[in-house]
Amino acid sequence: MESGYLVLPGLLPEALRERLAPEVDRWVDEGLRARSIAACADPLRHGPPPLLELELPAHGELLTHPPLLRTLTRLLGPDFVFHHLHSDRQDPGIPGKAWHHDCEPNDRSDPSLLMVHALHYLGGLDEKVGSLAVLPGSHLRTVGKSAFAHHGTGELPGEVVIDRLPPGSTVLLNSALFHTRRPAPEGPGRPRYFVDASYCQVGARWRPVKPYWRQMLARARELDLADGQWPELFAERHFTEYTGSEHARTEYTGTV
Ligand SMILES: O=C(O)CCC(=O)C(=O)O
Repeated sequence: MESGYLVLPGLLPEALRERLAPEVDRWVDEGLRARSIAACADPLRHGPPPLLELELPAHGELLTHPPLLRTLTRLLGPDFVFHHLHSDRQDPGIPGKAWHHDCEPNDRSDPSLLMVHALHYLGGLDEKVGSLAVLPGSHLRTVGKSAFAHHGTGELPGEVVIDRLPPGSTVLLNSALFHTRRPAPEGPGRPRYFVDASYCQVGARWRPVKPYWRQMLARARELDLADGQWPELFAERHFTEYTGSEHARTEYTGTV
């Protein structure tokens, strides 16, 4: 993944996709997504949501989908830890998301330790939903997440546009890779089912992005999502304490 990204068309089998979509609908329509955002944006006023994404059975399976974890093993080695999971159904006409990267710091400030985001497009990508553009090689710069935000969602020299993928496709990004979501071209559009999950190489302690991160990992262990096979995947020792909600402010505003 020298270019910083890897496209895995149709990684998710139809049976899994078909169970994921109604869970995403529930997550959005029952206000659970809004509650999880509130819990991150203002943890003193809002406790964790009554249900976590990974407690939805198909989302739990997606997190540890064996072909995904095998590919991650090739990229990260066998020892990596789950960082966080988001689930969303974006309305047609949703604005784009400006150029950014999503790499979180670790306490050794070691840029050689990798974090990877798996962007799952349950309905695929086509002209009816927004596209993803990536800037190959940009993960090699050590600059802030928003260093290219002044370009908005505009075209950058050397970019690669990913705008046609079959349902159930996944794009793996080195989390330090700059990318942008482009709005769908004019037209009727359709909802964009988007789930992203991230994973970090072990070897330092990573900054958590949700105040209830311990509870999230504990539930994943209780549910045995790792199926007894991935001892580090939900281990707390790979994280520093939660210190604030910079992530919530940026991640959920649609501007990052
Ligand atoms: O919506 C997309 O395709 C990408 C979203 C994104 O950039 C992100 O969640 O960080």
